Amino acid sequence: MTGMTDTSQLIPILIAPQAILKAKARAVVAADAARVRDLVPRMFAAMYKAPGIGLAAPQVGVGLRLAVVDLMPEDKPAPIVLVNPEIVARSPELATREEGCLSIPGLYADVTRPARVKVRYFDQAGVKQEVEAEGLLSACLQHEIDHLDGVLFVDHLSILKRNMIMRKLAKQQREKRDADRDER
Ligand code: GNR
Ligand code: NI
Repeated sequence: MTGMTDTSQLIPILIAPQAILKAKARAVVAADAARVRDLVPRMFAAMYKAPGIGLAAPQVGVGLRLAVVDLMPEDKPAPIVLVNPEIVARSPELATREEGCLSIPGLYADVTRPARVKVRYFDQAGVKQEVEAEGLLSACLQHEIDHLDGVLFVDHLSILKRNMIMRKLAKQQREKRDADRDER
């Protein structure tokens, strides 16, 4: 059956530090349609499995301006596909909340961002959409759009905190690599 996506093979989520997570993703164009159609169900599968409330294409090694989000209100799926999302308005008021990132496993920190944002994007059918978000959705949308610009939530922290976290991650990765090697 052509055109169907088998999501039983989970796509791995890349862990920082990793070059593609620091790169600016490029806009999705019409020629990307097939790739996007194949990728979106895989991104949702990886995100739900993790579990997480959002996932950006660079986190699965794809440098496209594409993200998926699902806050699962009342535990019911409410999937959102964001193609070429952009923040078109930000509130002057800020809000601080604890964030995590599937590419920075096990680490959580308070991040301060505009409390409300208006985001323009295209849905998977190519229809232009606009959403005004506050609370967790606002933080999540800003977090995902940051990923498309190569920005991680730790980039919003003090240099001291960020360096501490990135050193810890590099050490974890080193230890994991050594353990994987010793297994073979
Ligand atoms: O699962 C996630 N939780 C989260 C919590 C607060 C603000 C943003 C997020 S997104 C994150 C998943 C992720 O890494 N998306 O890129
Ligand atoms: Ni993230």
